[in-house]
Amino acid sequence: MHLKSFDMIYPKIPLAQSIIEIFAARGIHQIVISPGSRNAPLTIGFASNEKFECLSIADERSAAFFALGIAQQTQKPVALLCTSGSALLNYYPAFAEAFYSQIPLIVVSADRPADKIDIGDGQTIRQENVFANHSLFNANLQENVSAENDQLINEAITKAILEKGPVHINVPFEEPLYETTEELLVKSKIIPETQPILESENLTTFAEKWNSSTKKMVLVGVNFPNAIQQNIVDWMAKDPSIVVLTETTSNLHDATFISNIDTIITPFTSEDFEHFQPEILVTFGGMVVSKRIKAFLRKYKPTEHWQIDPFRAYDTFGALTKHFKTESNLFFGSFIPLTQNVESTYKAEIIAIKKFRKEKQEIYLSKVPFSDFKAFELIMPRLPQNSMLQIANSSPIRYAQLIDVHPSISVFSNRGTSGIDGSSSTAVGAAFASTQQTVLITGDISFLYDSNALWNEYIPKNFKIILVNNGGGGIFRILPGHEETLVFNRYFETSHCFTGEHLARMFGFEYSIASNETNLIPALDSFFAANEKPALLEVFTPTLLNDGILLQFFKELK
Ligand SMILES: Cc1ncc(C[n+]2csc(CCOP(=O)(O)OP(=O)(O)O)c2C)c(N)n1
Repeated sequence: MHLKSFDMIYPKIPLAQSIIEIFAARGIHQIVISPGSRNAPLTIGFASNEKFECLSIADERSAAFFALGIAQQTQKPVALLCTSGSALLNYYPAFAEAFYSQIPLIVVSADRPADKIDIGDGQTIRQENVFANHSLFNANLQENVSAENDQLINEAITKAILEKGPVHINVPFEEPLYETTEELLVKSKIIPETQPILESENLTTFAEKWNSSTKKMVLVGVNFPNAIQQNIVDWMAKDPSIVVLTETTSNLHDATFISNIDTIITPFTSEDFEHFQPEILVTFGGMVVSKRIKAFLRKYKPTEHWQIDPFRAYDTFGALTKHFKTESNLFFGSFIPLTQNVESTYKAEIIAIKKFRKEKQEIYLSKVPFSDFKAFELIMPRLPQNSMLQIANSSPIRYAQLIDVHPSISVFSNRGTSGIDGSSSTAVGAAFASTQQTVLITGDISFLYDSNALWNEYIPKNFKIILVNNGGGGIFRILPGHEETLVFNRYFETSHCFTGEHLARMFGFEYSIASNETNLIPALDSFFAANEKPALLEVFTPTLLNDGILLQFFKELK
């Protein structure tokens, strides 16, 4: 919200003017600003210029995840602006997430001039290259306007846009910081990005291997909704020799695809693994959640592993044989015409297992008491169609994988670094940027950790949080190594008796609770029916039962 109409005023410092001019010309329009004095030249400049939408968030950690949520939805860079000192370091969790999730972010930090660093000035740290390990580009600007500075600013923006990731621009400003002028004092150099020409490969030998293989597996990680063309989905669905495994965050749907990877493979014997070992594995999209599929493919390696991604190819399974450096649609567009359907029972066998496991799952869930798993079984089918689901890390993302999600619902999770430190802020940013209704499902530790996500004025009225409160980090009960000791309770589970009630009320959320099947169903109905105010539904589940119910599930799937 801008509190006054725009007078065209510029900061008096020419370097600040250059940044503003270049950002405006390069289409960087959304700036998330955290308060401070050293960044005043840019804050005043951005906020007084109608080309920018400026958003104010005080907590830099939350601000960065909020910006990440916007960029996750728009797929365009969002800029962050903060003052000098530790403010900048609080961007790091989201910066690393952006790096691994390939989301464009442009961090702009105000700094003192180089001769004021490490001489005892306040709020001063070594800011240059501070994100070097996870940054696509570091522009360490000099205090005076120069062609080199313009070049660096442009290059940072180009990297963020073309390589989809975070960049850092560090800007030294000397006092006075608040002076303004109506005069534009600089003529900045604008260097627009040029799309690189993607290499085209000769795919014939790959197609020959493909056409002579009866066991081909396609594994899809995080993927933007509708990113993959329907003809490619249909092609994968039709070929009996292709098994498609999808993560919930892949946003890719077909009745023949396996969306509940762990349910299918956890009960596998070594004979089953050998039998289903793929000859060719094709991967695209971002991170894969399932640890079990990684363990499976690391032990039973495919002969060929082809990764399709314009930038990166992780050798996740120690079997990578080819990196196709291109977009998935372009790759398949050239590849599909060279392929033919291959007779095989591979897909049919997996689909038969899927059907068998689904029946077992229904029987199992009909008899277990209320728990995390049961709560997810009730929540997932009641999510509004065409909504956006943001899922926090830890067990929520894993439970969500066990239950089908309606194909009209787009699903996102911060799987780049799997942190619990910014899921709520990301969800708020995504909700702000999207026209879809957003629902966040989170655990209690993740929610309490990132409660500052609610401390801003950008939360849409129809934003919903479902807080599954199992009294601590329930995931640690599921992981091997759990023993019911004080050490476990205090240092792993971090068990607690807090609820979300006061936070919800403080931040103006409707608050309701549920604690069993009988009250959760009507609670969900009224939760989704009212949209005048953001709402938080807290679902209490039995701490001591949840892990047993999940672990027994995998045993009863056989
Ligand atoms: C920033 C960060 N710190 C620590 C962790 C390790 N960690 C993973 S899950 C988890 C507990 C999360 O608990 P909660 O959000 O309540 O979800 P639950 O496991 O109960 O479903 C922790 C601390 C992490 N992933 N990220």
